[in-house]
Amino acid sequence: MKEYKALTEISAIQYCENLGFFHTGGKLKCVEIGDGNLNLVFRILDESENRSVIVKQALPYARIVGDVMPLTLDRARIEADALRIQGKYCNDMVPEVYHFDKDLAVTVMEDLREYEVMRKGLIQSTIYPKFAQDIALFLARTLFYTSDFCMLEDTKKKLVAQFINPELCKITEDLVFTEPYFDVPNNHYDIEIIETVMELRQDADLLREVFGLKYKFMTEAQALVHGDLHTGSIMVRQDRLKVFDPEFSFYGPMGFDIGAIIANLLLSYAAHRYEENQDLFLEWILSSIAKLWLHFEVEFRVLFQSCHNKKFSEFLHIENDILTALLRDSLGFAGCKMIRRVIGLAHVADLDQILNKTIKNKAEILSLHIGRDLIKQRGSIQGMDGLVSLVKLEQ
Ligand code: SR1
Ligand code: MG
Repeated sequence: MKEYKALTEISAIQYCENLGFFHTGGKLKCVEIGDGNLNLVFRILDESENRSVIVKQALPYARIVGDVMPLTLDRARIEADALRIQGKYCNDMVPEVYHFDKDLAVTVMEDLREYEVMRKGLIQSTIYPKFAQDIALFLARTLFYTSDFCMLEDTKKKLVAQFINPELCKITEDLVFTEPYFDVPNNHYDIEIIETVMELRQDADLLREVFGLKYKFMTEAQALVHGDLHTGSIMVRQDRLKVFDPEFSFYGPMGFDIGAIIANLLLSYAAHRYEENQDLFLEWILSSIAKLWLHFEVEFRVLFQSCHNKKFSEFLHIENDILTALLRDSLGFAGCKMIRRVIGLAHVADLDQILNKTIKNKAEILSLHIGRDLIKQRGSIQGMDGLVSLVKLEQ
């Protein structure tokens, strides 16, 4: 067993050389490019051959706050295992894992140099025409194939055990479902929006619904979810995407991943809503949410009908009930995820980088209002058309 040590740009190069990833004698360059909240991410490039890999290492604490927040290294194992499973069902939609090292919590994986982080593209109002269709396929396949709708009972339960991820789930339980609704030191937000924050905290009906969603998150082991599927966990090009960073993976409610995508698209919508000349982009965001669900539903029904594990599909039209409940859950989780990104510890750049304070605060308040309404009205929202109308009506 090797002793854990955080890599540096120099030792990351040596690490790859020892593994024989590059031809000896090649001149290797290494840059630490991690911009997430938790890990180190190195890009190692052999310029002469124009070949590169990513070396990702979990730190024994959360990078965003430092060693006051210790964090399990086991998340690196969870991530590597999840990438392999997702790759099995969605070949080419996740980075390929070349090597995993449990002792150092290091994964060496495919570099996606020709892709960009989706959140950065959205901040520039970039439209991705294929996004909705592609992410719907990723969601339908990864969620369906790892669920009881498809897996044999014992296989699925073994996977539930393999993906027990208590520390990272606890982060979500605290940061998404609890802290935003209480006055705790982790939270931060502009004083200008305090009135809206207080309104949410005093809304007993809202708190009851959020608790119900938290309980679902904690208890419903429906499928192997990515667990943190925001637009910073997706790399995109105009014609395709790759989903990465599934260290929060665990067996949870399917709607948690779908809701994460909806939330992050709507946060981008809110961030651009008060900017000039954004009509086309705003329409694209809303139509993408509608399309996502449409494609998801079609693919999910096909998988459900063709599934070899017939114990559920024997019941006529049970998929209608499943999809209705799933849409409701997805909207509720989306709402929670919007609210946490405005009030809680970890914000999103879409809102944080808005320079005009008045516009920033209007966009934040809009996000809070949409989030609240998704949570409270999710049972009566009529499909994605209903969601689009609700969003457009918000001022
Ligand atoms: C302490 S970690 C903060 C956030 O970063 C991750 O991306 C998750 O969203 C988590 O909640
Ligand atoms: Mg992440």
